[in-house]
Parts: sequence; structure tokens; C-alpha cells
Amino acid sequence: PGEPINDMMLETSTAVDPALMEEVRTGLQQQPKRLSSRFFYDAEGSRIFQAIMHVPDYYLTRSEYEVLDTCKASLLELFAPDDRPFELVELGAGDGLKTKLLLDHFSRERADFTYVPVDISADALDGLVADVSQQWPDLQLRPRHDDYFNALDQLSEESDARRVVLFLGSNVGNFSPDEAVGFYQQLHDRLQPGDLVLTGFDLQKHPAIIHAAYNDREGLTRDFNLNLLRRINRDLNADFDLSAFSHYETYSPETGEARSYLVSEKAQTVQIGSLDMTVPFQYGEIIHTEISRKFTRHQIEQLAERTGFSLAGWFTDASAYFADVVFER
Ligand code: AVI
Repeated sequence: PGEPINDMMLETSTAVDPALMEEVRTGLQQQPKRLSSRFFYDAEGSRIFQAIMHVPDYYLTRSEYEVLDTCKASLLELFAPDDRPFELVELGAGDGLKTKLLLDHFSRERADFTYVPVDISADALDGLVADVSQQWPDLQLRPRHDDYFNALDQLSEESDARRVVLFLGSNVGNFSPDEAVGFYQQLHDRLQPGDLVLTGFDLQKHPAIIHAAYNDREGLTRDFNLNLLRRINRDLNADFDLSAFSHYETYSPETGEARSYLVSEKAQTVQIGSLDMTVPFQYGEIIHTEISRKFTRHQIEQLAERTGFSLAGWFTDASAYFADVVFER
């Protein structure tokens, strides 16, 4: 099987992303300093994330794979009762193994569906399309190189088939609570009654298990976090000394938030050449880079209710680490 492709993988072109410039300009002037994990996914960051998905401490991918593998038949029954045709719209160009597991099962069952992977990155999409059309030559495939919501807007004009939107991998956990509500409200606006959304949610569990997933023994999460500084050095002509920053992770079982930080290991000054900016750091000063939220069933039910969806399916792995949840519009 091909490499998993991350949902948030960005273009790997040489042009500097203006959103990154703005993020660095404003984020490093805030108190505390912050930079969004949205910018983790340059080519190297995407490569490291793919590796993270295979490390033993990062249980999320394994757990979701187990959920989808054990529940694929029930999912198909939910998606296509009476063998109605459906469009499987995946937000983010698919994270390889898990999506392929579903495509494989649905194809074997001769389900009448079209796979519509949506991604903002042409590279991610091209790779996936080549891979999928080689493995399942008969599969109906309609890739969309677009922003999630533009793609959904257009879908509603195109066909009468039921839409089943996939948003896997706990990507929802990287949204703030308000962003998550906004995201499902926007989905709600664009879908028709009866359409479905399947989301992968990482569930709250023993805090040490979650903490270890973001502080893995191989040090890949550290590399992933530090790569953001490497990217800024390259894209914005900055001089972050990567050896003078470390990875620091917290998990609060009260809020359900795993938070990643970069910590300055000495008092230092960093130049961001392209922004003509000098950034002072004190010893121990942090840059907040990521939130990975963990959910309770009650929070997921509330999210559905607040955004106009009903809960149509709830599937978990044997340890109840992860849930793939079906919302119906
Ligand atoms: C992409 N996202 C769901 C991952 C997560 O678990 O929040 C990104 C990640 N960050 C550190 N490790 C993996």
C-alpha cells in the first residue's frame, strides 16, 4: 500500500505561503508566543507525520484502523441502505491505509459509490488518484483540488446521490471548540437532509496514554514540532537555532487538551529576515504550537446537537480509545 497522505498536507511549491508570513509576524509578537500547527505540513512535516502514524506510542492511527476494519460492514449498511448510490467525499486527500480499507470493502461489496477526495494540495491529490486508480481500476473517482467548503458547494449542485463526508484521523481535534462548531455548521449548510458525516474522534482516556502519544520515545513528535522552525528558517530566511529549542507537551485530563510547545533553552534573539523582524526569547519562554483535543461521548453528542445533526452511528475499538461517529443531517 502507498504512503498515508495527511489531510492537512500543504503545497510543496517554493513560493512562500502569505498565511505563514502573517502567522509568524503576529504569532511571535503575542504573549505567550504562538504559531499554528496548520503550518506543520510542508513536505518534511508531512513525511514526519506519516512516520508518527506508525510509532507504537501514537495509538490513534492503529485504533482508528481497528474501528474501521471491524465496523466496515455496518458503515456500508448505514451509508447505503437499499443499495442507494452515494458519494464518499473525503476532506483531506485521504490518509492512505484507512481510506483504502473502506474503498476495498465497498468495492468488494459492489457498492454503487463515487469516491471524491478533496484536497487543497495538488501533489497530495495526484498521488492518491494515481494510487487508487491503479488498485481499483473500476472505482468511480472524482478528485477535487479545492478548499473543503468550495468543493462541498459545488457538489450540492451536481448530483442527487447521498453525500457521505469523511473527516478521519482526529483532525477535528486540532480545531478549537469554536472552530469545530463553525466547521460542522458550515457542513450542515452545504449538505441535504439524510446526508452523513463520518468523523474520527480521539476519546479521553488514561492521561498517561495520551501524553505518551505526543511525547513518543522515538522523538518523532519532537522532530515534527521543531520542523516548524526549520520551515520558517527556510521560507522566511530566519535563523532559529533548532538545538536551542525543545519540545514540551502537556495533557490536561480536565480540559481534554494535549498541547505542544517549543521552549527556548536559553535567552536568545532570532532574526526573521523576510519580515525584517527581531524576536527576543527569555530562557524557558514558550511558543504554543498545537492543540490536539480529546473528546467525551457527551461532548460529541453536544457538538452534533448544537450544529443541527443527529447521531446515526457510534463505532469504537475494543479499548474504546477512538470513535468513528456518524452524524446525519
Ligand atoms: C493531524 N493531527 C490529528 C495529529 C494529532 O494527533 O493532533 C497531528 C499530530 N501532532 C502531533 N502528533 C500528531
